[in-house]
Amino acid sequence: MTILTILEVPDPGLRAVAKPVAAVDSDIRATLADMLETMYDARGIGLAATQVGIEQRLVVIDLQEPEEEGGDPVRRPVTFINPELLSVSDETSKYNEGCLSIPEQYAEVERPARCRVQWLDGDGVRHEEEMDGLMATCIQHEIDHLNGVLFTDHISKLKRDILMKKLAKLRKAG
Ligand code: GNR
Ligand code: NI
Repeated sequence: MTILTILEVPDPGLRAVAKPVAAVDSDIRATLADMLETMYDARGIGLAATQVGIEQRLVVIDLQEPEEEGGDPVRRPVTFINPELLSVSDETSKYNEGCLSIPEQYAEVERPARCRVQWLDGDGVRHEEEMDGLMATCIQHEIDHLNGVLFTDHISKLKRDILMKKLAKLRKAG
């Protein structure tokens, strides 16, 4: 297993539109394992292949927040191959989103509160599930990445400009 390098804004790789996976094989499973290792190492709750420069429709999510756990973190990884939004609710919800590709910056993003998602797992088995809460927010954030979209595309230009200035300042400070 390998910890992969996470691309950060303004890397043009983050704007790539990922291609559907044609066949679920051991290469795909190895990539998903590397993505999970990379996500845990970076302390994220989700990671899209786009963020590690791989233009394939692959996502990993584990909503477990290790900091909130008393003892050993219980890992509940979910791997998504070719995830698709089948439908979304009219009702929306707001969540203070962050992104490993936009370090230490957060903004309230409004998205559909619930969504119906289909995907393949590492064995090529199709799943379909209605998601809500943080899972709905996270899968929408990750599918956005596969389409070259960042959470900052969903906020006002003023908020985006402030956020990018804060990031520039943070980087300058090291
Ligand atoms: O770690 C992450 N936290 C997060 C918080 C709110 C909404 C979405 C996310 S996903 C993010 C990791 C990431 O950048 N995934 O693409
Ligand atoms: Ni992200």
